[in-house]
Amino acid sequence: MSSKSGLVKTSKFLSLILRHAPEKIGLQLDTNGWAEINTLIEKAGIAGNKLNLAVIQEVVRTSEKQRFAISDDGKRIRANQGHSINVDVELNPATPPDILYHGTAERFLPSINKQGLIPGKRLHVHLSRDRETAARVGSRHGSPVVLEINSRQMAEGGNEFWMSENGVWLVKSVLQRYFKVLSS
Ligand code: HQG
Repeated sequence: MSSKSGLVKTSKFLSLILRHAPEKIGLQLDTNGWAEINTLIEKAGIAGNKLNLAVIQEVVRTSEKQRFAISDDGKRIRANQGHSINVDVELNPATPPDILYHGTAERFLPSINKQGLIPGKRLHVHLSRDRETAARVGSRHGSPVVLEINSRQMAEGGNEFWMSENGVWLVKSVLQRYFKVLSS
């Protein structure tokens, strides 16, 4: 068993490599975002990040957000969502609940009110099922505010929704007319 802080560190490293920058260790993901676990371990080791199969499996198993998936044959790993690099993780289109939430930082509001919600560096805008989760996501960026998203109207208006393997709702963008800022 690895220590909690060791697991968090490995999880952050895997997020960086599998969502954003595989080239940092000279790794290639396939079009669906998968990496060979053996190659990942080998290249991470050369780059000075010691990994082994047991630690990787423990991170995948214990991630409370289920950030990663291991393929059925046990040989490959990928991040379930959150990518900035263009991979197709075969997201499932799904009908959203009537209301979803997005947590952000107060200082982004002027820009969000002007442009709507945009994915920034990632492939999608991330939406949460409940207000508490959204507030937590927002607090990563500063003083948090939560937007209530009228997801039913968005879906009726032809916007596609996907649900990632780990239950995060994803959209391409959110126009101003579909959200309101909740008072805290
Ligand atoms: C904001 C974590 C200015 C947006 C979480 C957000 C999540 C705008 C920031 C996942 C904007 C992007 C994603 C606009 C959006 N003007 N700012 N027009 N539109 N923004 O980190 O949603 O722990 O890329 O509100 O739990 O914070 O990594 O996205 O504040 O599910 O697994 O631009 O990351 O999951 O920030 O977080 P991010 P996010 P993990």
